Amino acid sequence: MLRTSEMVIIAFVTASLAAGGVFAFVLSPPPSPCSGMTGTVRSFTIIADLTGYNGSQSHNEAWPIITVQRCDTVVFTVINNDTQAHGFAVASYSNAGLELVGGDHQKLQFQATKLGQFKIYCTIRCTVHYLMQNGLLNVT
Ligand SMILES: [Cu+2]
Repeated sequence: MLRTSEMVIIAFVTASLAAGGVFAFVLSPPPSPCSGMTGTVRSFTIIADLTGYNGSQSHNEAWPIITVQRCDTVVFTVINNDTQAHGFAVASYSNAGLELVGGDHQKLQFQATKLGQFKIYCTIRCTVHYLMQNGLLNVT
């Protein structure tokens, strides 16, 4: 037979282990939904010029609209065909984005781990800035 004092210690140790387990569960970050998944590579070319991004001037609604599946690897090749600088950012995925001087081209690559709609926009005050504020990345 266990004495009362021993039973109290056993109960205390059991409770501590249970609490530790709960804390470990709460504190550990959730696993990435794409961990271990490669996903398909999706490549898109964005031309920045005086008509906006890929001619967004002639689109009343969001443009360009890019749709990928969660966990895909998204590769943007951004070509600045203008003489002035333009930016290229994707909300939440790359808020700093790219900065391209006139004539420059650069790549922006990331894995689309988050579901939702993410705005694509210019981060540099240019003469056609308003044409470069309404792009959209759909991650479905
Ligand atoms: Cu701009």
